[in-house]
Amino acid sequence: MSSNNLITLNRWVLSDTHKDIGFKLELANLLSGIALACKITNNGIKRAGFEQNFGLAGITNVHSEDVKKLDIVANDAFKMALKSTREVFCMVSEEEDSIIPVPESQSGNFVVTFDPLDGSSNLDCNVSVGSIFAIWPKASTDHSFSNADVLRKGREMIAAGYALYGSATMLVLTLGQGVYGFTLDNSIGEFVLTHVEMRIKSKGNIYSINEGNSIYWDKATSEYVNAIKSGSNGRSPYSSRYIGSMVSDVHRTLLYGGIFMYPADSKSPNGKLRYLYEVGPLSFIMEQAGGKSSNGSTPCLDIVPNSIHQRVPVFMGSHDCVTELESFHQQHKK
Ligand code: AHM
Ligand code: MG
Repeated sequence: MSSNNLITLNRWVLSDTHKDIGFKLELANLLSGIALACKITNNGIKRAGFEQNFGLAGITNVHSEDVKKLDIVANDAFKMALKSTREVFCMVSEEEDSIIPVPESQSGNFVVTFDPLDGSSNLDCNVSVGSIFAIWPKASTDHSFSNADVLRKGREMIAAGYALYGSATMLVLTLGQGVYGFTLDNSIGEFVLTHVEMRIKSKGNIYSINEGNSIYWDKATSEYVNAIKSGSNGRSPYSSRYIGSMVSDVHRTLLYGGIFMYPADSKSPNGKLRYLYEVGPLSFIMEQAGGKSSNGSTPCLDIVPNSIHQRVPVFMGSHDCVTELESFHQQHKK
């Protein structure tokens, strides 16, 4: 990239690219807090081998999953960086049982939901992982919050994004006006705009699903996967790619096209992935890039979760791929 085109994340948020966005200054401040948390997390991952920070922390979280040491590093980084912006009203983290309060003296006008370190089962073998976040306007009119402040449909989000800690570290973001990607330039410690108005192909030929669960799938998922593998849908057989880190699998889907799936099955009746900080924000990104995200029949952004850690089935990616998948669900409803 030429040096006369150096746009940092902060400059981009404050720029005229998005004219109708309210509270731009507050959002810029909040996003710089999120970027800081992502840089701390990135640093923690890259240094984990030197600092004996791979492996388990010896506790389990609200989902009964084993917590990794780096899950704690990332969760603490997000909480600290977000609180210190003074823009946050309350937060939800994958790693915490309940809504995280912010002291009244530090409180602001946004609700932030986040998965501080997604795909952490891939950490110890150096496979790409990520962080996911969503920003919502505060709904409550006073300082006391309740579940109603966070149990909201995805369409109420004003911004969402993810950081991908891959061969390069990226932050991919939407403020509801397209999708933009920033790459971390380690030499200056800044996220710099590298991907302008990211769009997903309307069709793709890569499918991404944990096929080890196939004996538990319902008929719609089984028949759809058979169709795209065999070419019985009239297209060349698709390739299979599955990393097991949602951020990495969705990022590849965004760039190359295709479909990412984590369906409901007889073992996990609501799928595995959680709405407020996994499915919701990545669905917002996907729709803003021209793609589609569905639970098989309903756009994921129209779902209202019942609990802060609610799981939902998800199929997201190229518009035509997701529409075709939905037709299999439709047939099995009849
Ligand atoms: P995590 O947030 O505890 O890491 O779990 C979520 C991850 C996603 O990144 C990924 O899509 C999925 O779990 C993989 O699950 P599975 O191992 O069942 O295929
Ligand atoms: Mg996760």
